[in-house]
Amino acid sequence: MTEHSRTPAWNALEQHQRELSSLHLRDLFARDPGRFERFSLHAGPLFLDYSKNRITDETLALLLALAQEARLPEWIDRLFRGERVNDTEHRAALHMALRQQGDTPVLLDGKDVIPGVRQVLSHMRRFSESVRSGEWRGYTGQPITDVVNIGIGGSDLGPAMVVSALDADCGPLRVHFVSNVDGADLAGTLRALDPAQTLFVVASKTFTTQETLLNARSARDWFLAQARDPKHVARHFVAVSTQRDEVVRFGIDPSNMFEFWDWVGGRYSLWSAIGLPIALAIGMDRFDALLAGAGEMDEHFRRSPLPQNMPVLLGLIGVWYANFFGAQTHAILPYDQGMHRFVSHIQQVVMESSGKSVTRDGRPVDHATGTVVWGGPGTNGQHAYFQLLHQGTVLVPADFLAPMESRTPLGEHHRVLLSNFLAQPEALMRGKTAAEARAELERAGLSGEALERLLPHRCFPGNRPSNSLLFQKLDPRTLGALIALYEHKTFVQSVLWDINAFDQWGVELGKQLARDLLAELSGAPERAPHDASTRGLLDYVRRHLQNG
Ligand code: G6Q
Repeated sequence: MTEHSRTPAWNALEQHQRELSSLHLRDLFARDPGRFERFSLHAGPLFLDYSKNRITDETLALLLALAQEARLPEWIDRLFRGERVNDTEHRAALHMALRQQGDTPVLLDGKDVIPGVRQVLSHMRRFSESVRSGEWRGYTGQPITDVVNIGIGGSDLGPAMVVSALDADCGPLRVHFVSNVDGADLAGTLRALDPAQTLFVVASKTFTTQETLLNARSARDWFLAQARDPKHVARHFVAVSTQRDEVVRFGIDPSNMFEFWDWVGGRYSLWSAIGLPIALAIGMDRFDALLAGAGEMDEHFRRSPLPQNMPVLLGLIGVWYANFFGAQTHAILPYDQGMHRFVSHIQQVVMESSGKSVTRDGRPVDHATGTVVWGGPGTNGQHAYFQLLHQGTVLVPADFLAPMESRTPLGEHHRVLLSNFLAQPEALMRGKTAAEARAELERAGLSGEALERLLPHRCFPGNRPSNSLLFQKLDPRTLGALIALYEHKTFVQSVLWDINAFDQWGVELGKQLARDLLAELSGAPERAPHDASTRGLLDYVRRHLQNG
């Protein structure tokens, strides 16, 4: 399905949007007392209220018809069966196999991938337990106190997010993440560390990523400046990769390598050995619980009928706003400080997966794809960008997330946090009418011209949609389910948009040009002629470059 605007469901949705656009959410709630019960559901540890969306039963029926037209059930099946759904790279996208509970074979080219997955998990368990227990010793015989993960993009964002979310109870190791090729990242991290008690995890699927390899080489220089003998590298550097030869070429002992496979996309790889820093930080049992939570969401996604399927509903509602209301962004607002990195990870999952403008068969899309995902923890955002959500001119659908139980209870903090979590979606939905604003101003003693002048500024249009996702506690199982929920939502949308969610060719062009420009910065002639701006900037940098 490529020419969406010509399909019956798409046309019906356009027509329906015109009818519905004049309706206010207040009215939808007023006329339908069963709305909350009907438009909410549980999946594993998650509870979703999607009643504050600009939808009716008819909207959902039409969106579900769109999903059927796009053959969503068939695509879900193809994904789970290990078909090469990533057809531009000729790869399956089988990250679900990494978190599958039970031994049901998952076949790729007739071979079960599960035994290999379990073998790597056992290796991760043995290794992480020996480092955490202090059995694994550094070159001076001292135990490891600090782990530095060196990776970028998918080899950084997911593990870094999970560690920051779940490491509140402080395990025996401090786990750090270095990703940026800006030397400040590595140097700043190493400043307080002792090479004799530091373990580096060099995480790179391809083991050719410029930033990661440079950071890893600099880390090795830092280590050897003290340790001297290169044979000590084996006790302090391990690798996570799909490319054994590259790992060996870099100088890491292959017995210190944790393998994964090309059917695991970078942004879907935290469930693989790329999750090693997670296991080191929180222990392998809790890493297993993270996998189990995601596995539970996989089962829900694979088996639930579309109308009771949480990733499907969220995906459809997202398409409703992106394609029929023209919403270009989507805010994710977790009311949990531990989730302060959650948005960055999901942003990559969504924006790398959905940032495409040709269909699976290479034709230009005739509809919007993808949304800009942004956000951050509440309540902080309320004192910053929420103003635009409430009274700005653009529509920003939002997901509000909150745990019912704080992991760090402190007086009445959690109650206050949750009161804000409840208040914001209500305020966005209800708004404040002119009559309400007028009454409020009158109560404050205003009247006449002063009141009239203020009135327009004090009105809120409301009718701003949101989802609320509630869970008992941010534990590994719940976090696993939440991440998998957004992964599958992204897949659903890719099917509706007829795009490949699993490639990322857009990342390549910048990488290629940077390689050329690096040589040119060192005096090599221009490989391909630059535009006047880039040439001017290159000359400027050459003249002013310091310490490079
Ligand atoms: C993710 C992307 C990208 C990738 C990084 C790191 O899906 O492909 O973010 O993860 O470019 O790649 P390596 O793991 O190969 O170093």
